[in-house]
Amino acid sequence: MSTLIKNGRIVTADSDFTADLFIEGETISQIGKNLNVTADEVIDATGLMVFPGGIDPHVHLSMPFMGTFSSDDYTTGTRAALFGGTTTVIDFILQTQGKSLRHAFEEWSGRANGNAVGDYSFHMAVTDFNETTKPEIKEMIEEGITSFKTFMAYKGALMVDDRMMVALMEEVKKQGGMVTTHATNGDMIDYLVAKNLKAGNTAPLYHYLSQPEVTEAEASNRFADMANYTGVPAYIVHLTCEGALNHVRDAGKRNQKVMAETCIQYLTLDASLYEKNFEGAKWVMSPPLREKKDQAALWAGINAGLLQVVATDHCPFFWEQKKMGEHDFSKIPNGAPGIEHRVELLFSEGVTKGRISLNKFVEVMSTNAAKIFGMFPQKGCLAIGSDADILLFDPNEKHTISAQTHHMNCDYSAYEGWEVTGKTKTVFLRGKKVIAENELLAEKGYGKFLKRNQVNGVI
Ligand code: DUC
Ligand code: ZN
Ligand code: ZN
Ligand code: ZN
Repeated sequence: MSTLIKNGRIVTADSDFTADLFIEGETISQIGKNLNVTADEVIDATGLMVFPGGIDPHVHLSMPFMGTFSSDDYTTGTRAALFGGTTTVIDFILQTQGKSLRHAFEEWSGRANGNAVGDYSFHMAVTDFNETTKPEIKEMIEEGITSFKTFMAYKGALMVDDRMMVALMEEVKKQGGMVTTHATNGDMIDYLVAKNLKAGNTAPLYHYLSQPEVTEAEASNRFADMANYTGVPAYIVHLTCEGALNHVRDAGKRNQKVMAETCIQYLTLDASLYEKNFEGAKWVMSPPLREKKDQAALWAGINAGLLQVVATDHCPFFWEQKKMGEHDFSKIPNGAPGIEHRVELLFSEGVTKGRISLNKFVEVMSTNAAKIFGMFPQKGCLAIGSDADILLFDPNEKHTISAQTHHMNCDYSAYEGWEVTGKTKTVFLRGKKVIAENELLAEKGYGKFLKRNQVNGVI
């Protein structure tokens, strides 16, 4: 099968020009003006932008969490991602304490294999690093899982203490991988949660007030220091606030590159949503939404190159699940839906509103994640020989986000009624047209597991 995309405005992280693009089989075979080729299908992309497929390196599909499961599985989650222009996702495997990494890898693979529609990879969340699991770091890297996630919060099931963190960092450094973290001070948060509950403060607002900026800034700094000591490539997931960003910037002053991601909700939504009584549960996630001054700092951090990636931390729950915490904010499952609208919201709020350039948009929604996580140049770019993961995007078409029309398996939207400018029209994944005019053209099982390259990690 071959496809010729004619006359599109081809935008990558470092170029912007009008040309034709020719796809043969699963890859891009030619890019140039007025290509003289015979194709099975010819698409006129005049007036459209042509981007590399979106990469969301932070999602949670079918994740067992807080007594329930996140509500999108590999089929519904990757399908919704494709509708919004995200062709590749990286999900988090959670090791069960006392069990092996291999066990968790097999469990997650069992859920994903044959079910995904879009391409996917895994990060390994290490929750119990010891002499038994130590040799598994190398084994996981050989399986193509080259990034190791840690939680500095969620004491009990997920949190690693500093002793375990440093030991893990040393081994990951030795084996050539990367350590990533959910950087918040778990002990301090636990103290504030208990204090609020004791005072009878049970509403979602107190979820926010139990995770003040300092809890994230302190942990980000500690993580950066430990990474600097061990020399391991380090990446902070879902960075939300100015205080944490300042520590990332400070690390640079000693010539340490701490890479960091923010998520689309932290750029666009703020903590005033927690004042809506229990409705605020829709946005209960960790870390919580922050202030307008943090949003401004995050946009500036993207432009300064301190934040390399915009992800989602997609972790949806139905309203019925959120109600588990109706009388106790600490029992509200943490997370919100977002996988479908990251690309369009980032374009609309970022490019259309003049906060970031078009090239920066492509960098943070696709290219940098591919580079950092060992998928480049197979993914994340429009180049000869790369996978033909391509979005045809109308920069001017407006539409309104609503749970009535989204494809995520969740009965509410975090952005209900938001009007966005810019729309994903046609999506190719490995040369196959998977979305055209709001219609899905791929079957479950089309999505492939990506074995990632050993990460050097620093971009
Ligand atoms: N934060 C969330 O909001 N959900 C999933 C896990 C996390 O750290
Ligand atoms: Zn849309
Ligand atoms: Zn997290
Ligand atoms: Zn997460």
